[in-house]
Amino acid sequence: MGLKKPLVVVTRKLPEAIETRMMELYDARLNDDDHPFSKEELIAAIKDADVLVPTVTDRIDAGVISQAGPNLKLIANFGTGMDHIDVASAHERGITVTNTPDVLTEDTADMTMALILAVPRRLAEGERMVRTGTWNGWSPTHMLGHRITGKRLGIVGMGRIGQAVARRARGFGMAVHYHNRRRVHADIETELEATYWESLDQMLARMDVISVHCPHTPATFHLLSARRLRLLQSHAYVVNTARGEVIDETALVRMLSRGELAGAGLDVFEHEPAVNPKMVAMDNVVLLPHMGSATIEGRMAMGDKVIVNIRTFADGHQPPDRVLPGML
Ligand code: 8YV
Repeated sequence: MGLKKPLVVVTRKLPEAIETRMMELYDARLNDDDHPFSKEELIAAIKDADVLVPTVTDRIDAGVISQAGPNLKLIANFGTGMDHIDVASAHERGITVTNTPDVLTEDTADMTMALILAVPRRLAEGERMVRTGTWNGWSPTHMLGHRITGKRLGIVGMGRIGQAVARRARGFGMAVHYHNRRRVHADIETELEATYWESLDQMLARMDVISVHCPHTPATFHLLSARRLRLLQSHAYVVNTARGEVIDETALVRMLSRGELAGAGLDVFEHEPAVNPKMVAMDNVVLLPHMGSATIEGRMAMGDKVIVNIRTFADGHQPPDRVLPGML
């Protein structure tokens, strides 16, 4: 990228220490008030930038990429999921794309486990009761939820995060089942005592809790379709910390309102940040604002990864977290 400092446009506010390092290393254009970029701002940014550092709130589709200026050589995503970036279009224009895998695995798995516990044990509902002053004291039949020990957890997508959830779930005495495009290595299955289901449909019909951990791609859009959701037993819970688009949210809401499912724990939504108002009124649904990976440690590590990817690329080497079309 030549001798002058590369112009790096960062679309959202990052932790201060990361921004400070970016300003030292690059000609960094930061987003001080942290507003999500409009499409026009995004296009203006990629016309000038050598490097773009976007996040999940930027939709970098083929149309946006077609407006890239001649200097844009790297899109260093601050995040792991790549469904908001048309990697194939970037590749065609000779733009390298990177992401930040691994460093948010444990935090996202923790949040998933929190939801797997929170929904059956009615945690948010109980908390609301205490806060609103509607708790009248203990009684033997008050706020009874369901035990998760001994229950069957069906993991949809056994990648890094799915495996980290499986490890935690074993610690809570759950039986781990999974469906994945490919069966994972036998050693991992043995370590996690995980049962593989080649048929997603068959797995869904037998689980107590389903947790989604696959990326959102054209192949996984509405993977949990209305038909598949109907395969779930009425006592089952659905947890999603991956991407809202993997579940047909309208069908999910319909089933929840009819009592055809026991509850749901959602950190992501199909039309984020919009949340279906029907769910807001449901006590058996725990709703979180896409905070699965939101820890200070995780964000710092993501920033470090972005910087390493930019530096390696600027030094003329293959960045460690390069994403190729069709990889995710
Ligand atoms: C991030 C995520 O917070 O990395 C991802 O794919 O979904 C989140 O955990 C966000 O995407 C950062 O851009």
